[in-house]
Amino acid sequence: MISAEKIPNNVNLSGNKRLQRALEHWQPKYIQWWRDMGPQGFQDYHQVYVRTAVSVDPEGWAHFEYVKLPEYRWGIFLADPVHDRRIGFGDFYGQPVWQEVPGEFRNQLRRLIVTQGDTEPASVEQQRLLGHRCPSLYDLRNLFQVNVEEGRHLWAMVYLLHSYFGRDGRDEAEELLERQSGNRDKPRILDAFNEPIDNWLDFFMFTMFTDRDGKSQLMSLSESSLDPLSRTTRFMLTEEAHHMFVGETGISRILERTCQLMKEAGYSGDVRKVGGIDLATIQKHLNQWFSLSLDLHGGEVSSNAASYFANGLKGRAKEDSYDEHVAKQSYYNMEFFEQGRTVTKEVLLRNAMNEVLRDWYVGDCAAGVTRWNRILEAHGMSDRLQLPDRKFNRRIGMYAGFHFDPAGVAITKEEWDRRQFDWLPSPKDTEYLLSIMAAPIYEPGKFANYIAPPRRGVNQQPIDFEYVRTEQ
Ligand code: BYC
Repeated sequence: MISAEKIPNNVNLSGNKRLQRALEHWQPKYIQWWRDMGPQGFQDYHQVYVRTAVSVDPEGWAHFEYVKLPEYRWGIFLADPVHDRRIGFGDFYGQPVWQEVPGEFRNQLRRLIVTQGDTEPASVEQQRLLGHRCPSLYDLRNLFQVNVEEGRHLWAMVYLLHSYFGRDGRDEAEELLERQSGNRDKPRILDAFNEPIDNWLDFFMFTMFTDRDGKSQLMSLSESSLDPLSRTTRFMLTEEAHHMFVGETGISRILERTCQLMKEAGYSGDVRKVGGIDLATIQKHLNQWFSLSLDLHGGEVSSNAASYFANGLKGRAKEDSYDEHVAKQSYYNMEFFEQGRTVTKEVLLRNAMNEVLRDWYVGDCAAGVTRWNRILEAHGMSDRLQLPDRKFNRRIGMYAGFHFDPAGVAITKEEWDRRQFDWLPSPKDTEYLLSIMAAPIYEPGKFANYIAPPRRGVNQQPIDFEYVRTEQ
């Protein structure tokens, strides 16, 4: 079981007084950050029915209770150790995993952990105003569940920084609370985490596509030779699954409602006239968040990725499923864009590791889109949602600086400027979304007009359960 200390944990924190003191020193700064940058207007007078981890076994990590958000028990939880775990890939394949950080890989590991850590508070900051536009109490509770768990993921990375990186790690932990999403002078590290999320269509697409990058990156870090990093990220993955559930079912419910409204509007009618979200707008938001999340996998050809793999720091998702784990003499066929056309060339597999992970990611996203399309099919619609080509709207990697349409056809800058809002959300689309989300729905069991209710409630509670209680 997790200890009932000031900082709940399963890492025997009280046995390491120095570390405990350092983390207890960071804790009030974290709480201050949460109050300043966390869900605005929901800090003091709201009780939220959230899941809190009380142990890492299957029964214990899903304990439900009402809490005020700043009183959530953020803690440090590592998945159980694997007996005699061995390094699973790279130049040190087969050797015992590390319980300490090797000096020669200290900078690289710190950089990976800081980059991962930076995304967690960033997402909370991006979503901090959404509570004022929520489509229901059920959705409001889900938003806060995602937010508190992203906060816990920050704790997970800060624990590693404090435990294994000395003074540098402590400084990095402070800076994780100082950078701010969208801040011009001190932005978050990765681009997608500086984009605003001010409406619920963006939120659901973000949790579907960007949290899924979280899944692919955490899967690759859970292969790491640094055992505490592997164990930390393995436990984070259990929480990540719920975030993607929120995104996928959120969009499913919007699609369901859009189909109903289209029928009511007589199919040919504009669904916006009856307050729904049209499929074109849904597709544009899908295009936006999928392409931003492709960027999060880094450049196609990357010496950083090669070095992370060679040194055993970051593997492939499901490394076990590959036949060969050293990848020294292997090649990967990659599409390059040269002189206006795409050509396929061989790249050393180690240099293509970002692309290998992106392949896994695209496959996982495609399966989700297929599930969405079943809803359209069930309603007899001929329209389908689709993933844009991976060259579309890229700002990182070898396609950045060129222009492609969603089918992956190269176009001129002039055509892009003329047509970009056919493919990406326009200011008018955002204005429309904000207009239908202007009034939050706080009445139990009620849902905004543009979204269908969920199939079932949280933790076997009814759909009209009071998931967020307001104190009088
Ligand atoms: N934005 O070799 P390259 C999550 C930089 S999400 C801005 O191509 P590399 C979550 C790069 O830093 C998962 N800059 O890339 C989801 C480098 O800079 P320098 C987060 C970018 O290093 C939802 C240069 O471009 N976890 O958990 O192989 C809610 C060339 O780099 C970007 C991780 O990311 C970008 N998108 O790969 C909450 C895992 N991409 O050296 C949470 C840890 C690249 O020239 N991070 N650059 O200054 C990594 O493994 C790697 O840093 C990356 C980049 C995969 C992100």
